[in-house]
Amino acid sequence: MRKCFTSGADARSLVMTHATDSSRNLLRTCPLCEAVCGLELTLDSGDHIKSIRGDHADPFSRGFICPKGATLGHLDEDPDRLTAPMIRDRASNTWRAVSWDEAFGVIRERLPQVSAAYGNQAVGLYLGNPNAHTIAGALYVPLLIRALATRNLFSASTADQMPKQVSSGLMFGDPLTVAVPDLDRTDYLLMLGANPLESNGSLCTAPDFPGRLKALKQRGGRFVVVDPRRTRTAKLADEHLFIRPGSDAYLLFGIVHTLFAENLTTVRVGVSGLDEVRAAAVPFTPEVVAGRTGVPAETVIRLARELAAAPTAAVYARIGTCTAEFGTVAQWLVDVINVLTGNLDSPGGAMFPTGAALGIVRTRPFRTARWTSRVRELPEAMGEFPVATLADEILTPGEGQIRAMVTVAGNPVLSAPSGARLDAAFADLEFMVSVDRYLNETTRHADVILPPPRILQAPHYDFALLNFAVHNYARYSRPLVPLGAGEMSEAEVIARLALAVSGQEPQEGLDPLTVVDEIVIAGTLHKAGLADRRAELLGDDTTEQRIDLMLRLGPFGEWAGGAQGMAARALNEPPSDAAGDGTLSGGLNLQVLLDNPHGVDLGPLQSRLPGVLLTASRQVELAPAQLLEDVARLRDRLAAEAPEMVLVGRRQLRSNNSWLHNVPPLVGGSNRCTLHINPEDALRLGLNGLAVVKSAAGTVTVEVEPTADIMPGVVSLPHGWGHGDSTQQVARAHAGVNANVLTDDSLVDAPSGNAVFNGVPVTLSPA
Ligand SMILES: Nc1nc2c(c(=O)[nH]1)N[C@H]1C(S)=C(S)[C@@H](COP(=O)(O)OP(=O)(O)OC[C@H]3O[C@@H](n4cnc5c(=O)[nH]c(N)nc54)[C@H](O)[C@@H]3O)O[C@H]1N2
Ligand SMILES: Nc1nc2c(c(=O)[nH]1)N[C@H]1C(S)=C(S)[C@@H](COP(=O)(O)OP(=O)(O)OC[C@H]3O[C@@H](n4cnc5c(=O)[nH]c(N)nc54)[C@H](O)[C@@H]3O)O[C@H]1N2
Ligand code: SF4
Ligand SMILES: [Mo]
Repeated sequence: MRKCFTSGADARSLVMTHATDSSRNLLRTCPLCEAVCGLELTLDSGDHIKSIRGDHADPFSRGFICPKGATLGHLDEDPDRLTAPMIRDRASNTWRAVSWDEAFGVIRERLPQVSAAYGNQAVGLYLGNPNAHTIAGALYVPLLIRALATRNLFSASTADQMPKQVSSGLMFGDPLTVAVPDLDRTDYLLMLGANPLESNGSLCTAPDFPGRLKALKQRGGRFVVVDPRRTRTAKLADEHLFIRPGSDAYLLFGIVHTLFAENLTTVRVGVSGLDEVRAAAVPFTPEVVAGRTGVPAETVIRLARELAAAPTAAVYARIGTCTAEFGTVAQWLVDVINVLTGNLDSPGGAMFPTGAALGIVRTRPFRTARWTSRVRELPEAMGEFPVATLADEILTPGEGQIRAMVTVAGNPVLSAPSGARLDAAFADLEFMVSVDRYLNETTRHADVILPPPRILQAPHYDFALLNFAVHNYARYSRPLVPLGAGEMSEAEVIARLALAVSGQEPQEGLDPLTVVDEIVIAGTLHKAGLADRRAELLGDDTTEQRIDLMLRLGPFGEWAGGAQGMAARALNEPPSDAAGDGTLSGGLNLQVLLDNPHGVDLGPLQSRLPGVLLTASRQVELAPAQLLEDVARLRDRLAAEAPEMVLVGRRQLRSNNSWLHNVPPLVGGSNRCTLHINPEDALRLGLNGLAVVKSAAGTVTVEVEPTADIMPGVVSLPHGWGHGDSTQQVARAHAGVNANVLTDDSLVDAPSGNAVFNGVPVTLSPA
């Protein structure tokens, strides 16, 4: 275990090492993906990035870096990045750069007109993926949500992981209580629908995921991958199984069936609903599921036996299984198996990480469908509607129709299903505001674009991702480059936007950011019974003081448990490093992170049941009624005929959804938008060169790339391409096609409303 506390040297001297006259070395966390790698950057005297290396002193990432992190400098100073607010003249469809005052003035005038004319529901909000990677997204976007007071809230979550959150919410009571594989200690890993050698991992924050998988094998563990493609991850594994897209729920049920049938269950945590799960699994015999999945019955049985016999084991399933028609059922079955094999909440199994910052404090068990969407009556989940119904809500007339949109860090024209339909829907709006770095396929429809500053000008703390880390850890990075005259932090942009959408001007002489921070700080201190401790908060500004407060009140914090918890502890002894082994058992605050700019190791994952449960029964609920209902649908679907060819996605190492294609070193080579197809299928269908791909939703023409690494009957197209209408010059030169022209927004996973990207029926013909 690493020592967590250093001698308390001045933070700035640690952050800025080997300073020379002309250049300096600085540290920060990479904000691009969920792996949260520590970076060491060399900046020249003009604040330009000269080079980037992995930070070897980071106790979590230990020097790991990928090609995206290494080229962060290109992205940070992309010549096509917006550096001033932009306003579009609708008549001529031309853009001009304006002052912040003018931009907010237009929003203040026009957006409240829409809500005054049609009501609050007429304004929709879409939040994109980078919000999960920024302090602005974590701390200030909630303010915008409140200011808009609309139920028409959408995000990339329903094109991503909502099934995991709904299944976790129903089983554990809190949708953010998500179990991750204890990667560094497990003896057996069954991985479905994830390709961390390209994605670097998701809902499982693990820098150097590839190295951690190799370590698993080196310590004698076994690692099995289930994927319709033989991915780089599959090639590293001990075993790879092809599976028919969209059928993971069947495979997992076959395993559950076998565990019961062969008396292999060892339940070690308090559960309810065991008999219901046993009954639900009866029809899904290994033979029945084999017909659906293409995984032989004897393999299903062997997987169940191996999972049961391994000293420790974890099942982990990601995007390939979430963005499917039975995504929530599949995610639920993952944790059912983790429970049945005695591995939930147990070292080496699937465990609940402990994020260092105070999270949202929920008091009531999770529910969905507290309200439903206007047009298709789809249930809300976590206060959001499915992005798969956003176009319906914009295009369908009637009371509550969306007439104006705000988007923050999202590009749904390329990332949401039926992208072409959404493109047309945005063109139909009366007013739109986007907070984004680029004028791209989505933001081109905006009337006003508000750009964040350079990446290096933002502070960084991973409020979201550290709750899914495979090792407890915390790291804070201060802005490395100060804001210049006329530049605005994204936090301030959002705080001002929240005022503008309500038609308000900032109060004379008051900074809107400070005003909201003071309100949040006062409210949080009051709730914790610590209202008199305001003066103790550390930090250069109120944003840092909020971070300090959340660290102090978090599970490792010096104020953990608020006034009550502190009083109880005071009876014993102060919490810091009590065991004397360097593990931080308390005392965390901002100063500790400033003193340790490479990050602090907060120890391996700990067992957290039943404490983290928020279910009514205070047990793990193995058989939520809503999911059993969907099992009936799953059973009925057994009789359906399988389409001849289906489409799945794929991620590419040097890419990140839709917005990294403007970085010259990242495009080209293996990072191109091509259709992977099995050579047998290509031959049978007479495909080489360009192919026309048709689905119920649309048609694209794309270059085929035959490869034996994809199973027959399946084709794969990466998403995020199709850069027609963007000012990103490099991306436009490598345009590709939009895979989401083919995906169909009329299909969703019923319990979560999540979009279905995998298993889309398609027909192919030569172009
Ligand atoms: N077919 C198919 N579609 C998919 C997927 C799939 O596997 N297959 N995956 C889905 C998944 S998992 C996700 S998460 C979604 C992503 O969906 P989105 O979040 O809608 O798409 P991104 O491409 O991540 O768009 C990010 C946008 O944020 C901007 N941006 C980048 N950094 C910042 C910042 O710091 N501040 C602000 N304000 N803006 C910033 C970028 O310019 C870009 O416009 O796509 C989904 N779509
Ligand atoms: N380089 C890179 N890294 C990224 C991103 C990126 O765009 N590029 N995006 C980031 C985001 S937003 C996310 S959410 C994560 C996602 O991270 P991952 O979940 O690891 O996503 P993918 O790499 O798309 O892997 C999904 C795999 O599922 C397989 N698959 C498709 N359909 C099925 C199916 O029905 N069943 C099974 N078992 N497998 C199936 C696909 O072939 C693919 O290999 O990655 C993040 N990291
Ligand atoms: S793996 Fe992710 S966090 Fe690490 S350097 Fe690459 S993009 Fe950044
Ligand atoms: Mo995602």
